[in-house]
Amino acid sequence: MSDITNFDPNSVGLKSNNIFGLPFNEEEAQLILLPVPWEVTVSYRAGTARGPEKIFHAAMQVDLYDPDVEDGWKKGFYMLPVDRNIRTKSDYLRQCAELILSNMIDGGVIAENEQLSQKLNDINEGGKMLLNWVYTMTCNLLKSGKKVGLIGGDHSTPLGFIKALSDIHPDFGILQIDAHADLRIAYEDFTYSHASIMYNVLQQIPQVKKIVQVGVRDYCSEELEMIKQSNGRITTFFDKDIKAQQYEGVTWKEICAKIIDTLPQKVYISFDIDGLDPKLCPSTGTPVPGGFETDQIFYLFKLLHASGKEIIGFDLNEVSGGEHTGDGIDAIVGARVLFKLCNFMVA
Ligand SMILES: [Mn+2]
Repeated sequence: MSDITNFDPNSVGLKSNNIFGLPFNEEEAQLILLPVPWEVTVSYRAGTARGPEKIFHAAMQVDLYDPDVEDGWKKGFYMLPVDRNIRTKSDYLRQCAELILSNMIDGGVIAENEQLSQKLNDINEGGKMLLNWVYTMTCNLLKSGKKVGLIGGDHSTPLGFIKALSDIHPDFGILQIDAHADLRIAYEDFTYSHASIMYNVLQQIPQVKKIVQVGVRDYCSEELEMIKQSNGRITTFFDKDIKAQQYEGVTWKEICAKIIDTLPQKVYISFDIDGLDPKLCPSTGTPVPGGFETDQIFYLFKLLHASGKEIIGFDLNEVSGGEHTGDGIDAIVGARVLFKLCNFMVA
């Protein structure tokens, strides 16, 4: 472990230090954060490929004292540098995706257009490349005994990480905080779409025995059918049902207990920032009215931790600085959510 005797946690975050102003290097840190600057299939508003850098910057302002997990940071958190090749590839393929989408919206048929068919093929190949890259990176980190968190990018980014975890955990569940169900089959013809992440998990990762979705409020009938036909593999706590129960006097504590009860012993957290109230993530790709305060989700995490269930990994995705908002509220909220996730992961 790093010598932190000269590090003052009450002072300003030093620019020369890593995330949250912490003085650890990769070797010393117990928890490594992998940034994945990828947003090829974002369907509405771009920007989340820059999320990791925006979060990193905003994280300098996060105070290290967390009453829930007092000395969590002493275990060491370290964010790897952003891979510029991945980001460049994302930027290029995203332009291809935009051409395809605008053609689709105009009523075009991609299969009849040779050039666009080729671009669609490139996008799906790119998705495969990213999946393998994330898988390899996270496998190596896990093998070296690190705990791992992933920072997106869009919600397609954690698939390779969840695969890597499935190599060592034969039975685990996913707690998905999200406004969307993300159960679409190759949404807009993109196999590795952000809107298809949980469908791809169900198809490709049998070790995921359970997906528990919380806050879903924007979904299609096909996804609803998939939830119903899942034989209990997916349980969705819809935003409207949570709110209705609260209006009728059921407490958030009781609802949290039910959510936690539905999860197996080992839990992976997939946190799409759009699960929160959009006032907290106004620049995210697909904001939807409704959702949660950060406190509510932190309380859920606290009860999850207290239940004795083990958090085996997490991702935080769809945080966007917004092209014109700089370190706007999105990154500030994202940094605080990330700090909580890190702390509960090492608690
Ligand atoms: Mn999502």
